Amino acid sequence: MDPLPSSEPRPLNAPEPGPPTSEQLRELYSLMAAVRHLDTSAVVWQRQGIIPGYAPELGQEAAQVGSGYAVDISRDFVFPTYREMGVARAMGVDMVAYMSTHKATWHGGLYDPLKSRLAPIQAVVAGSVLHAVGWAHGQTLSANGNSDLGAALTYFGDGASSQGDIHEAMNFAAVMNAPVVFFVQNNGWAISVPTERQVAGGSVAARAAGYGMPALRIDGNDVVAVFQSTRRALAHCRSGNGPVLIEAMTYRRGPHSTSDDPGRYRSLDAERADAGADPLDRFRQRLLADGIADEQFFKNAAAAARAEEEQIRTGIQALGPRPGAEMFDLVFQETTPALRAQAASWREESEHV
Ligand SMILES: Cc1ncc(C[n+]2csc(CCOP(=O)(O)OP(=O)(O)O)c2C)c(N)n1
Ligand SMILES: [Mg+2]
Repeated sequence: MDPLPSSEPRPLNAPEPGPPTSEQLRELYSLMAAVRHLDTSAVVWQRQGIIPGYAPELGQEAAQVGSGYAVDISRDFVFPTYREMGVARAMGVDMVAYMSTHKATWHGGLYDPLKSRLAPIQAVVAGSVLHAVGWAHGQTLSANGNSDLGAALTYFGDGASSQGDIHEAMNFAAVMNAPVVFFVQNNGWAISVPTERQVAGGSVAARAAGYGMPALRIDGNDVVAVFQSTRRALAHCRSGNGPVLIEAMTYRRGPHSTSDDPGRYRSLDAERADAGADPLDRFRQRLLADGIADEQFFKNAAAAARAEEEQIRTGIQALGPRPGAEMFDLVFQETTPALRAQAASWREESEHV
């Protein structure tokens, strides 16, 4: 009998990248500061009635900024969930256009996915992962045997990891050797359900071995570790080595969304104990200790973050509603009789025509 295949994870076929430059470290901090300020402000906007809802990412700034910053927007493509504001910001996406989804101006955001290399914001849990694998497989088909591919980077949560879609996506990607990085932010919670009641075996990364794919389980609150691992995983994919799974261990410090009350399923004491060190404070201490940034730098970063938030808030407030009938236009390339009928009754009820 042939020996059974190994259940050990496969190694990554890409060298450890060189350390980030001081300039890159400062930029990573500035991005995290901008994201922290915009994120906490967006909750305030919701309370003020400027936007109807928002999914905060407090505590996940390192996981998001570090991974988004590793993307090469000239050839990669990113597939977000509803909680990837920090990824979008690190990729340089227009933030008024990004935030428009939270004003319900346009489902999925008003930015151009092709230009920004960020697919529309996806509220269907695990949905973006299937799209990413399809795009990545397209890269393989159009590369015609060349091994200089664009890579897909797809985000999902610990909760999403228990959806069948994720397993189909991983299996297909591994069988087809698709250039895709599966980036799971294990933030400890899927709304009110903790990871231990959602992820059998306690580790999403461990599952990669079953699909014959390498995996990295990393400290998702260490922005440098996230940046380096994502760069390395993307390099592995771009050279035709197939998919990689990264499990970034982090913590959702805030509510699931602005309509959630975490007090109903976790105590403040448990929240404080489980959250660990704040990723932004941690990075600040490190930059200070290494002499890469000084107090003046942090003051400037905070001022820039405030100015940026003000400009984005002004832009969001100025956004008018889009014509409601538009929602039927982009469902399929060619409309269907059922959709035409729905559009007609919608117009009758809403616009009285
Ligand atoms: C297919 C589907 N099922 C259920 C939901 C409702 N829902 C929205 S977010 C969520 C939890 C997701 O948790 P996780 O994947 O850990 O991501 P996180 O919100 O923690 O970032 C659920 C069940 C949904 N949006 N889509
Ligand atoms: Mg989660």
